[in-house]
Amino acid sequence: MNPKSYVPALLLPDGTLLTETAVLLNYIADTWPEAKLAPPRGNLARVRFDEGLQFIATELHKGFAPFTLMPNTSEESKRWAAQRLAGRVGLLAEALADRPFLHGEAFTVLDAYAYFALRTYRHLLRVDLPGALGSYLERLSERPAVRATLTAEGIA
Ligand SMILES: N[C@@H](CCC(=O)N[C@@H](CS)C(=O)NCC(=O)O)C(=O)O
Repeated sequence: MNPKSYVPALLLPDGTLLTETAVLLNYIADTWPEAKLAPPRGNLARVRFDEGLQFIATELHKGFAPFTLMPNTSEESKRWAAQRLAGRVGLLAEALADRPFLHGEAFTVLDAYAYFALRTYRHLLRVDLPGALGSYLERLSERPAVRATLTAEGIA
């Protein structure tokens, strides 16, 4: 479906195909503003929010490649990649601090992307999450929509 040959992709009813996770998440948030899944556009809060989405996309999500797509990665390269990822995850823990969600008091698509990234990180590297990220991930796991999605995808 995606001419770029990777996931995710979102096919709209009119045939438009959207790709790139951060773009899809922004599209969803902007199409259903009543769900309040992102701050309104046109101010610095939204710019900071986009900064968070791009951080997860480029500093975490793409950083998983040595543990997934690259079968011949040396142990030294894996150690280097793991160290960098740990630093990035540490920055996310600092950003969350003691707040319930990454953008503050309410769930947003930034948390949806962080859920995927942190769950994948913990699974691939078999490490504990620093700071409050562990309990944050557990709380996100309990959300009915997250549970329904995991069930639908057949993920335990
Ligand atoms: N730039 C894309 C990257 C998405 C991505 O890395 N997807 C992974 C799965 S989580 C994938 O399909 N990888 C296969 C590949 O890159 O060949 C995005 O931000 O959505």
